[in-house]
Amino acid sequence: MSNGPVLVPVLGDQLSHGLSSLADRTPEDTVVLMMEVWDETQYVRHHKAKIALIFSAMRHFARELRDTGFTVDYVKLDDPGNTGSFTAEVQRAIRRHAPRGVQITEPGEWRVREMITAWRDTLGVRLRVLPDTRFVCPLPDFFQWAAGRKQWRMEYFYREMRRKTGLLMDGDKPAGGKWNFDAENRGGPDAECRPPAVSHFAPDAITQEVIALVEARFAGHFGSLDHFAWPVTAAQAAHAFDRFLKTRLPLFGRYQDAMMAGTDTMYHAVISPALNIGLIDPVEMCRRAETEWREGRAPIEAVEGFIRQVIGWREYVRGIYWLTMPDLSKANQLGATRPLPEFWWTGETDMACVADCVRATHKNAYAHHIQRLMVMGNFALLAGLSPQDVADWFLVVYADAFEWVELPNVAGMALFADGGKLASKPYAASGAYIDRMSNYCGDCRYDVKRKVGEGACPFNALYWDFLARNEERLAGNPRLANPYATWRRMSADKQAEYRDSAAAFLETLEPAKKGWARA
Ligand code: DLZ
Ligand code: SF4
Repeated sequence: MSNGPVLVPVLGDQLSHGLSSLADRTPEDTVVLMMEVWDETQYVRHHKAKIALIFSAMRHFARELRDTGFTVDYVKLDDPGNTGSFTAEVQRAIRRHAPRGVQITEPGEWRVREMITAWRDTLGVRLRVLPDTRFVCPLPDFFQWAAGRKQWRMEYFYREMRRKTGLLMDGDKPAGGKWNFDAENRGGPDAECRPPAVSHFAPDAITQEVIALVEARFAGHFGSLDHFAWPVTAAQAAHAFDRFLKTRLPLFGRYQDAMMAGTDTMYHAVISPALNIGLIDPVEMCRRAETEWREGRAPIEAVEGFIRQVIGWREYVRGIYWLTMPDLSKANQLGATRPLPEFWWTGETDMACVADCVRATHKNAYAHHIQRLMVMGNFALLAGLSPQDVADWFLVVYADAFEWVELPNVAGMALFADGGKLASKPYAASGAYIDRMSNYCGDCRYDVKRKVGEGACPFNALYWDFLARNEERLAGNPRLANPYATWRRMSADKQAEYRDSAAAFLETLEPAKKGWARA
């Protein structure tokens, strides 16, 4: 056996100094391998800013590791000999360093895990795959929690995470007397809704070099690099998060489901891109948010709502992903097959809400949660878009999207493609709901009050068409009893008007050209 160093490949979403694969390593005895590889940029053709974020953060992380004494073998995208795949790059690195073993933290995606599993037989050196300890809930614990439950409800899982972390707990009781303050978190965009700006980080020399590379090599990908301002280091992520705590957290809860045209980040933390590549620690963030409440600077409903997203929802979807893959990637319980419309990529639609979400997404590689769910996801559900097409789109366009977090949200939460394992009912809403939670409708060519015919908000007819189309599958759902009762009370003529109106609209959708999401 070689007495060479241990080779530690660190992937583009593993940029944490406390990473499990680095925790027991000493610099003298370790070579860290970081690889910019073509295959990872093409399995879907990511937004330009997402590639730039990952490459820039990887390069900054490599520099920090070197500063702490580690040897980092960093393969740049355009280095001569770069084979373009993780597997072949690890094999090349083994030839360069003759390591006595390879040690890696488990990856975030099924696809990459399959790749790494195959390394056991092909690398010719000992392989150690370590759990990713950057999550509160180890996967075996999640599987145990889910076993034997008919439905996996986030709420109960979340309470266990609260107990486990002690976040917002007074002894064994939830702080503030309740587990959930969401009833106070449903404010629409009123006169007091004037969100302060998020932190912007001007690209330094490393980021500028990466932006030039991405412009040159990924010119045909969706998205703009003109406004690139993401945090690319742990220090910048900490700075951005501090600013959120000070300026936006107090009203985060109240406006978390509100949307305003041209106001791309509202009161959101906008920390998910940094969080999901490892630049900031989720529990540490939650502790800081809790302190804001304990010291009287932010109300409980804002802080509880924030913590629920991080140690509740985020941990829960990760567990669901690993529990239900690979089936989840093919799930289509509602039999939705319509291809994605071209305007999902171009933003060229008269629907003001959709156009604004696509515009913001193109500009920032970001849209906030309710734009994703209530506008894009809801449209996809109502129009019966193919879950696989929609999942590809979400994975391409958002800087924070890795499959473990994106797929359960799209297939489970937004599209009900898993048949209701994750959500208790489909998240279907007509134009009235979008109107209540946004200021989009005032400037829209469509009339949100009109139900059918030319000029009527498409969401209205699509909503009833969705329920009618899926009556057999969904009518038994107790949470849909009211809408189905309303539908059945309508005259046959009225029902036909809705269905014809929806059909006429769906007829106008031009399918997306091939090649936006996958080559
Ligand atoms: C998303 C992505 C991209 C675009 N490029 C790279 C890369 O060149 N090198 C790398 O190590 N990671 C990249 N990533 C992130 C990986 O795809 C990520 O590790 C997997 O999605 C597993 O979560
Ligand atoms: Fe969207 Fe309908 Fe409102 Fe237009 S009228 S912004 S399509 S919800």
